[in-house]
Amino acid sequence: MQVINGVSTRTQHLLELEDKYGAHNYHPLPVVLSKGRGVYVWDVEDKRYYDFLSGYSAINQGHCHPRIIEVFLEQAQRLTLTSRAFHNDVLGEFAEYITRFFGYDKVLPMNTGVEAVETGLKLARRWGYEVKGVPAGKAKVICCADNFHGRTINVISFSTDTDSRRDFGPFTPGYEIIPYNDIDALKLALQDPNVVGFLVEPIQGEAGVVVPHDGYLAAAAALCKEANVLLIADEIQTGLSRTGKMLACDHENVRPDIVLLGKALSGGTMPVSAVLADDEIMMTIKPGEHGSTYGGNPLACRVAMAALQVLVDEDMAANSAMQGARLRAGLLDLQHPNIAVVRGKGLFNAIVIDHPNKDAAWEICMEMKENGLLAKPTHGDRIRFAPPLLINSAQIDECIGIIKKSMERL
Ligand code: IF1
Repeated sequence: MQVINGVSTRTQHLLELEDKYGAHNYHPLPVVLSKGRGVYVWDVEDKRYYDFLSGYSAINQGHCHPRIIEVFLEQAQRLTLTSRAFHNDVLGEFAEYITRFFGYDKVLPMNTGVEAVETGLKLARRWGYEVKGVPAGKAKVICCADNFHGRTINVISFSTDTDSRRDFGPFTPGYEIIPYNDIDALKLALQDPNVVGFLVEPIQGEAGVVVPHDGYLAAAAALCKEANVLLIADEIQTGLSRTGKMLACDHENVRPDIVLLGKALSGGTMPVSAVLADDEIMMTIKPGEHGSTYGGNPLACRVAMAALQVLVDEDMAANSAMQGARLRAGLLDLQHPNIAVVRGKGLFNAIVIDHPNKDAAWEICMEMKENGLLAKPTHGDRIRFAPPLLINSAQIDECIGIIKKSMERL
């Protein structure tokens, strides 16, 4: 295979195709992947990498987990979609499985994470009008600065990130932004009787894995209960064993009123998301008032049950907690002058780079790519480290070595 400037002609060709015919809505690392298994991915030149992004935590179970793929292939040859115009023989089984798994009365199945967020917001508003008694059209939802909940126009209406919002207005009303990890600000905002929900990430992912102080979620839950406001936990990225517990809220024994799931709910095979809530909330949506073409399709339901069962059978939460602690300890031991912060919970981690060169984080990621580890900066100076949850100690130690070696190039 011909190699020009260190890039094979095949890689170059594929990069050019994407550039010429694909929208430029991302700026990916210049690597073209063609295979994945467990913690590893391979590029078109058959070079192997550790995947330290895990599809933004959609691949907690590891790439192409055999049990999930087996179920996928079996159902894909049997029945993939009926629409909700008719019943199918999997949705009921899935609904029972997932509601028992998480301890809620009902599930509303959707596809992408942002659709679960939109569904949670619609449920909170509908509950607010019909149960809490908020005057028509006056419902308010409290959100946090530096949030990331998806990219629909309604959801970016409460984003504080310029890149997510610029020139996409006009935006949806009914949202109030408060600082993250600030209980006093929440207490103040909850004084408004028209507030129906508080939407929060248990740990802010896109912001660079920002972990709130211990007790924040529990205090927020207590304040919401007192104010008769629904706690809506966006566990799309923090859930499903990523932070060392099945849900990040479990670290504080918090039971949100509405739980939003996505990403790893399918083990990285296809978009599957879900909203969990009890009847008082979930039954406010009547037949024909919400849905989606693929929501609750039999393929997604089978895959989701397998993806959840794998997390339990392989106790990936425990491994996430253990290996995450090992990773953070190893990163701290580097005592590298340009690593300003090491933070995270379980295998949901990030480092903050402190260096005069504003492209330092990107250059470190490019160096790690050369050394066999894939990660990507967020917000310029933060690098997220979130490998699949089946990674073992020897692999963690090898990756710390790669990060150390790559940082030395700074
Ligand atoms: C992109 C970020 C991560 C999410 C939380 C809902 C959603 C996401 C907490 C929406 C999605 C993805 C979206 C993807 C990159 C990635 C991301 F950088 F954008 F912010 F993970 F941090 N709630 N996050 O993290 O789920 O509709 O995408 O299925 O848009 O670039 P989705």
